[in-house]
Amino acid sequence: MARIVVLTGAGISAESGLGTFRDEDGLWTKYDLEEVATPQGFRRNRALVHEFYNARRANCASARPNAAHEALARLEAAMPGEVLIVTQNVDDLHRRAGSRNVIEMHGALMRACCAACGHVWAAPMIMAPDDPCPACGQPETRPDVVWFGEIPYGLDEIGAALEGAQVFAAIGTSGQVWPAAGFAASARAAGAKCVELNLEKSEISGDFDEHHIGPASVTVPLWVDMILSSPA
Ligand code: BV8
Repeated sequence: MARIVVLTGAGISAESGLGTFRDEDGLWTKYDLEEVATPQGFRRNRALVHEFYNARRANCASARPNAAHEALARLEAAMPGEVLIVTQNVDDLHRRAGSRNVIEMHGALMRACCAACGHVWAAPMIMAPDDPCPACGQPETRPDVVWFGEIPYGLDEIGAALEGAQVFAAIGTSGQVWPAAGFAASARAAGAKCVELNLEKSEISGDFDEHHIGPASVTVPLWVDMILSSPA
């Protein structure tokens, strides 16, 4: 059971060059969330949705993990079995930094799935509306990401981890998307110490006992060093 549960959001990948969602020049200021991140939007205009995710997949492939991703991988390596990352992000930067115990609760850009048969495979860099599913052949392929109105992955495992966590940290998230926005309150109610590492106070700052304000590439390595230098 992980003693330290870390929730990450778009802010941890901001310094890797991947846009956030709700900052002033964020993704949701350029694209209408309803059009590109809902099943209804996908039914209305598959080409637009594939174009949106193709662009993000290309961005993600050319991005690199930053010092924050690397520090979390170092923490997991130093405390085997004690650290769980729950990410809202669909980029693969935690895995590329070396983290292994990761729940991608909103899915993954680099995975595709078939809306007809449920088959999941490594996404090609460019997806198009009439691509046939490699398993059933139907033109029902989509990015394996969780859209608004869809149920996130791993909720049971996450709920159990929040119950048993001694420390819950949230890094780079505005706390505006549910159910992730409720994780800090759940962990705190179960007795965890809650730490927020963010560029600025968020909607859920009141749920935390400790705040480290600043860019993740600075605050996360310092926080990890502090944990690794303090007695177990
Ligand atoms: C669901 C994948 C039903 C696709 C995403 C109440 C209860 C339950 C649900 C709801 C509810 N009210 C409304 C809902 C519905 C909805 C919701 O929450 N809507 C919001 C908008 C009100 N939720 C859902 O639909 C979810 N599903 O509820 O199913 C259910 C649930 C449970 C049980 C049974 C049934 C599904 C939500 C998932 C949607 N998919 N992404 C894609 O990525 O394209 S959400 C999207 O937002 C991303 O995943 C993103 O990660 C996520 C959250 O955003 P953040 O990561 O926080 O990013 P943001 O830009 O907002 O903030 C960045 C932060 O970083 C800022 O604070 C900034 O200051 C900071 N920062 C910036 N730079 C740095 C930094 N910090 C540190 N260093 C820096 N350098």
